[in-house]
Amino acid sequence: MKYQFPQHFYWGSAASATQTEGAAFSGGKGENIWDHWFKSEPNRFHQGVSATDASTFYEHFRSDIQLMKDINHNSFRTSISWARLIPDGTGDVNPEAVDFYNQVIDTLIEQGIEPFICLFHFDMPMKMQALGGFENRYVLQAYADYAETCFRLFGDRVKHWFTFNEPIVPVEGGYLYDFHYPNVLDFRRAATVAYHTVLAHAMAVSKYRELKLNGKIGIVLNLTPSYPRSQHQADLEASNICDLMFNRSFLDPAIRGEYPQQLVALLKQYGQLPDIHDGDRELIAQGKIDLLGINYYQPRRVKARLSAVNPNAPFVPEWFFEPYEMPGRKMNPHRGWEIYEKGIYDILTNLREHYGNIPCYISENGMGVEGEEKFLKDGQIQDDYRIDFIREHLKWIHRAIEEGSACFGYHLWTFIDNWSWCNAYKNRYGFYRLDLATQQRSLKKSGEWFAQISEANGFDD
Ligand code: BGP
Repeated sequence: MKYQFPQHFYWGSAASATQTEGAAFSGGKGENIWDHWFKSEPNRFHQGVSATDASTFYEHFRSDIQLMKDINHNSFRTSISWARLIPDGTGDVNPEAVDFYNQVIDTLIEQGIEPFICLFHFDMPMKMQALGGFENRYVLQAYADYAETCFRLFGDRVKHWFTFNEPIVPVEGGYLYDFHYPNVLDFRRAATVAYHTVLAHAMAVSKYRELKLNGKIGIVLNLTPSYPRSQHQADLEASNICDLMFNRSFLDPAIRGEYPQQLVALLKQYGQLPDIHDGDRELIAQGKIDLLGINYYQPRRVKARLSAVNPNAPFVPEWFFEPYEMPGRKMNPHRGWEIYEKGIYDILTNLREHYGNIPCYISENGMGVEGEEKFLKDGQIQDDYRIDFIREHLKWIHRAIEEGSACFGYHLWTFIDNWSWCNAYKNRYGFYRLDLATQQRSLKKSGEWFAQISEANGFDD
């Protein structure tokens, strides 16, 4: 069968500033939470590797962009590092950073690669975190000012903007599950950060509208369908609560301009609702997006809890569900994640049926492989498993598009194997292999394959 994609479909990959730039303490960059946390707890990072050892995009962006061109990328997403552009979070703009991002954007455009730019990919400036990060409304204004600075500096050339990448992850990691700084466990504070992130997003969107730039603005969400174990009422309820907490908490405000009533009622019932100020509702309504980025790696499967909750333990989402391991599920054994390709179709169909068929694209999808060096043969990573992974997801995307989904692109996570927060270089995702010792990049088999399908705008299978 032939899988031909619509004209002008965006093919490419995604990365982020802190994960690729390196130069964490040079070029005038301020400290962010990752630099700070590494100093105090290096043991939290796989093999003690920090963002300083990210893949040197700051230095090698020109040749890296050439490598993108070589595999026929027509688009690429990265982020701007807030702490590089405005080292203190507010105030003076760092001219070296302006110069750097200008050069990155211009080089991409020269190579025919559309820059998709995200403003925040997990990397809060430390000066802002010291004030409470997104718990503090002052920091929301600082973020909105930073966003405005970016729009004014780069908005003449950047036509695809994203306010946040996976905004729920810093909430989960930093305030519930202990995998991001500041390692707090407090649901109400988590809910406050989530709520304030939505407000910050809306402030940036309305600023963008005011400037009347010729482009579009959206958000990147990690949408993970919550499949219930069975059709039993209790399992359905568990999956509904997961959907409200992990998907709709950002999806509804971003697309509908308001929160789901059920989520508000649930948080209220448990005394976890953040402080709501006059004018917030109107502000949230102004945050409606033009386009949505969807990150999808694995499904969430859940069942009703079997045991009672310890009422003295901290309130967490798991009060309402337990993870469910479906017998016979297909696994990526190299990452321990389930592979469920149809999930991507379910997300796109849900958006078409319930969210006005918002223009969207797959902003991240990919297969992490620990110990990928074992697939090195004759100097090349033979990652047939990644080709299968991408191809099977693309087939479901194709089907969703045929049924009317407004999906306009596909980006793999990631371009060159990159540093990934606490996992550092544990799981490899790139089209290009990175030799950590020499920083040399070499094309994997999947990169060769992707170059062909990008050029042909589809494939036969
Ligand atoms: C996504 C993030 C990325 C990236 C990826 C891989 O959720 O947006 O920043 O790091 O996950 O994660 P890991 O290396 O933990 O497998």
